[in-house]
Amino acid sequence: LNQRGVVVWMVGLSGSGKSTLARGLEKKLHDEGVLTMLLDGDNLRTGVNNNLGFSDEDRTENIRRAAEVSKLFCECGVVTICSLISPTNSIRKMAKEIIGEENYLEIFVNASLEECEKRDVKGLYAKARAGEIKSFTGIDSPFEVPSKPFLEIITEGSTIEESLETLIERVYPKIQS
Ligand code: GGZ
Repeated sequence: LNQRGVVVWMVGLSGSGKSTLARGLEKKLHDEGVLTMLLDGDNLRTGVNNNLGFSDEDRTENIRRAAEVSKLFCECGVVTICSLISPTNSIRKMAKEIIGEENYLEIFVNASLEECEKRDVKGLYAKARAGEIKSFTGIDSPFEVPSKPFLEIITEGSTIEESLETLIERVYPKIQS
């Protein structure tokens, strides 16, 4: 395997663009012959984390398991891309400690709450505002801005392709074995 394992940990609000960028990054890496694993709410919360909801405690457990799984993939050289809100500093600190600082690349996918709410791709913000979903991140559950991410990508006002260029440029050197 001609690559080094790292964990690309994408942080951001629902609708900020994490999953789109994660899938785009995965595609670009595949094109270069890099082996990857994409972990996100869709494949974690329906499987290994299917007993977890969105309380602070459950989010912490969600992230803990995701970080432990990422660590295993990372150890066998897979470039692991995690796309999870990871809302608090303490949650991200835990992920970093589990994975190991040298392998943890935190990417803050930044779009304002206003913008995410405007996009509202899945209609979840509207439901949260209507009180139909409780403890929704950014509405009635906290999102703390990452203080020192490896990279911040502002997805408002730039194209997906531009954001992807920036992402790949920073990540690629880190996976050179
Ligand atoms: C936040 C929620 C909630 C609540 C359901 N709060 O945009 P999505 O739909 O596809 O991504 C969101 C996903 C967030 O799960 P994570 O595992 O990434 O969260 S965390 O890191 O905080 O554990 C959203 C959906 O689940 N969703 N209810 N209350 N997002």
